[in-house]
Amino acid sequence: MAVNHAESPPRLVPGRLLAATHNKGKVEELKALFEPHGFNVVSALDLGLEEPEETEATFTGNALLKARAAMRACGLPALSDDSGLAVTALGGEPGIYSARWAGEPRDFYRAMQRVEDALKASGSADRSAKFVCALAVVWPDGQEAVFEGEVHGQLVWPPRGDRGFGYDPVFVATGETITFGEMDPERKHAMSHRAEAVKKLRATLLA
Ligand code: ITT
Repeated sequence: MAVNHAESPPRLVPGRLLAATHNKGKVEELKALFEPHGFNVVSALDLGLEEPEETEATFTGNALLKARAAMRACGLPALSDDSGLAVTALGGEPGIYSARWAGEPRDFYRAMQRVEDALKASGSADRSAKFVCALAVVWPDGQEAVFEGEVHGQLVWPPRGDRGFGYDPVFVATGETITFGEMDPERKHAMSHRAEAVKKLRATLLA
């Protein structure tokens, strides 16, 4: 679903684009998804911007919060990504808390183990899950747009593969046999939640 908060959001003009994220895995994926379209992606991580606290209750809310903070800090159009893993048998958890389940410092093996433990404790045989991504763009004049994407699949245990990031080693997309952690990044970029959100963004803001 694409959620456009602007009546008709401005076009995103190829050039410098601020990626409002401190997650290296996301920065790499956003570069791979946007640079072929003429964007030079600079991240909040590269610029040493402060990381805002994610206080909203939805992916869309947190994506807007991050993009607004980065746009205010730099005065450039900012693109943010709020994403996570929603596990059916866990009522959608960890969801917006996906990064926080990795603790401090972030350890995604710990996060994947925590999901696996919670699944076992739930007693459910349902291992279905989805990755969700909300991409927000905020312009210096205050216009905003948000696009959402999802990819559905199953969780496996133990984790497999060392590509990608976060929960990729335990997620097998529907119709696939290998995890996102084992998959060639280009293939992941053709089917991921982030790719779906980028596709919607491109259709609206780059068309
Ligand atoms: P920013 O807020 O700075 O962007 P973050 O890592 O804190 O970085 P989120 O709050 O959106 O980002 O948390 C999303 C977490 O969900 C992320 O840390 C990953 O662990 C997980 N996640 C999101 N997309 C993923 C993907 O494509 N593959 C694996 N895990 C993913």
